[in-house]
Amino acid sequence: MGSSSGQGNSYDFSFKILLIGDSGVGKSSLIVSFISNSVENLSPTIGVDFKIKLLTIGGKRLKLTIWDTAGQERFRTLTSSYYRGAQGIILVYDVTRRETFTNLSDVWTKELELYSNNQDCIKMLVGNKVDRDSERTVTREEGAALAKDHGCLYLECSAKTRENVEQCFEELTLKIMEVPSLLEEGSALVKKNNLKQKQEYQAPPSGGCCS
Ligand SMILES: Nc1nc2c(ncn2[C@@H]2O[C@H](COP(=O)(O)OP(=O)(O)O)[C@@H](O)[C@H]2O)c(=O)[nH]1
Ligand SMILES: [Mg+2]
Repeated sequence: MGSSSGQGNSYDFSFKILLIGDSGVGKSSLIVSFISNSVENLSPTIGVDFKIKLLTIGGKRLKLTIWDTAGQERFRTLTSSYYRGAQGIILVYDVTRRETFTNLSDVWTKELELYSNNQDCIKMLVGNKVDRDSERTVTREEGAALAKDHGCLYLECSAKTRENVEQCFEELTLKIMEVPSLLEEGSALVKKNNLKQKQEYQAPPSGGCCS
């Protein structure tokens, strides 16, 4: 784990992405679902520290380092080092458990403001477990409204069926690639690509993200 086995240098950009949200909302499952392209063995997870995924988006070879909690979120003791240097942050709630949604406003966005040192980082709100639609307690409209309030992208998904799982990570990554300051703060390898990137840069991102 954590090795890009032989392909270590063959990427254009490297991004740190992390997931936050209450225990049990499916953060670890989303990572597993995204990394392994499989939906088997979905069980309560112990933290995986981080996983690495190499992929190509928009013609760019990317290395995503996706950080997972080791279950510390139960004790609300994620530290600044978990947040440090992240270009993308996924805020996850469970559409069947309303308190996981309200805790994003009450707890997680506050912690994010406190610890994230990256003003330009891109945030994405994700409502997980849409496969359990009959048990839903948070509507899509409520999710969209919260996302708007906090300047986040928004998607509903299911780690179980993999519905929208790739889209979550891809939309987030595409948005990160639109922000020049986030590219500069990545790996040293990024430097040589900056010039090229600036020429391709067109529209500024809509609205501040971590304010
Ligand atoms: N039905 C359903 N269950 C899920 C989904 N994602 C995760 N789970 C289950 O929810 C529980 C908690 O998931 P986990 O990934 O450990 O949550 P974490 O504490 O946020 O990392 C596990 O039993 C998962 O199997 C989903 O999309 N749909
Ligand atoms: Mg977990």
